[in-house]
Amino acid sequence: MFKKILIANRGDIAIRILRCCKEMNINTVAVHSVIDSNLMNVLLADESVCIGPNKSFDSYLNIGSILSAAELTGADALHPGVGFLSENEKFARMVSDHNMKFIGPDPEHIALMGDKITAKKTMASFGVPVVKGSDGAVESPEMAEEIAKTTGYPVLFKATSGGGGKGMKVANDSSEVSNAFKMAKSEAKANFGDDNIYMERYLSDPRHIEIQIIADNYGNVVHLGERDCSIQRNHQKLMEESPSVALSPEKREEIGEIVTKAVKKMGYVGVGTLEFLYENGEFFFMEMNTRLQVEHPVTEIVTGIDIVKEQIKIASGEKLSFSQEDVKINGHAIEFRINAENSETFIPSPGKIEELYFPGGNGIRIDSHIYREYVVPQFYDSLIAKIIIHGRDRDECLAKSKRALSELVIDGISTTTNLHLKLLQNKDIVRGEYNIHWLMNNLENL
Ligand code: MV4
Repeated sequence: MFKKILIANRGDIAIRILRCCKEMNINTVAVHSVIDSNLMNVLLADESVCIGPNKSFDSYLNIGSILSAAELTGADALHPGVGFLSENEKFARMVSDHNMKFIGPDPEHIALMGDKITAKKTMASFGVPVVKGSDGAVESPEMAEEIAKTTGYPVLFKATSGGGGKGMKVANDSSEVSNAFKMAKSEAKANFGDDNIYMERYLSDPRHIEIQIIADNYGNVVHLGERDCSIQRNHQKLMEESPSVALSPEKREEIGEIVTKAVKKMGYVGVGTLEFLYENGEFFFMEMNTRLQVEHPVTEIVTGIDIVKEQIKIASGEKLSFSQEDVKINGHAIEFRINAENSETFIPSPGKIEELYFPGGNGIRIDSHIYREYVVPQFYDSLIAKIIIHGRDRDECLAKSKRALSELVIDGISTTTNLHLKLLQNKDIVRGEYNIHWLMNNLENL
């Protein structure tokens, strides 16, 4: 097992990883920007190194500085956390070149899934269902109309180098193709410096359902069920739950088997998530995240498996200690993301936390780095806490959620707590009747 892990991240996820290291008797190194010297994960770590100025580009994305900190402290492994450098192929390679274990998949697999078209082709070749579309880039509106004859309308144009939904354009029939094609191409150029676009049949009201997988170096691949992450605003997830109300145990088993087979064929090692759109009982692969995810706690809660602990064990060469038959879904979990943002405008709300009270009691998990008088800086992601609730079933989980969120006090800054309290009053949310467009369509009248 590793002796010392450098955690190349900040905030709640850095604490999540640090707590795991402490339980495993592994020493920890925190790295931080200038303004983050009072961050809770820095205060809790065995050692810490300042890696640069406040802008992420100069610190948390500063590869040279992070590698120097690792060498200086003698870390034998590095955990990239989520975001920042966690899906950077070059960084993963450099970490290995510096004789440290990168706690994540091989750089080749990061690269393979980083390219959207390649990822889709690879998964399709391994038997994962994908949405019908172009076989690579679309060159002209005429070509697009030809392809639409096989996919049917509506169709969606996406940037090859894209992500986060930027520059996506829908054409509802052939008369809209030429315009949508041109708009998508120019937006792709403007946003990503690459005007290549591809095309897919447009799914009008799917859910976003993702499957968590975990794979060791010995060909063992296990899935940990799904998370329903359909409640999003501008591609920012706000609430995630497991299991999804939309899946039967049979459907879960079916997609789980497809996914584990594909991941095994791919030779992927580590934790990962396959994102799907789910509509009318059908799954369509979108992309694979080759890292730990923000919302991993809901899966930990319902499976009882510590995903980070398993991830570290796998990276150090240990075998998975459980098999698919051992994985049982127990009750229901929901994660509420508490962001330092205005709950109506979503404008960031950095500043000093004047008063803080976290809820507690049976079934309440809080992953957070904030404390009273901590100043939320303006430079980074606005996530300041994740409140994860466990109930024996969804109804109990919702009741506990209402109770817990109404106890939560964060004064001095604005947070998304009020939005969550409103969601919990909504009959569609209570019934689980929502899709990827629900939040955007209902924000006005919540
Ligand atoms: C789609 C789609 C409908 N049909 N693809 C948006 C981000 C990118 N990762 C994939 N996205 C979508 N792709 C087809 N063929 C609808 C979306 C989409 C979406 C997906 C997941 C969660 C929220 C979303 C919000 C708007 C659009």
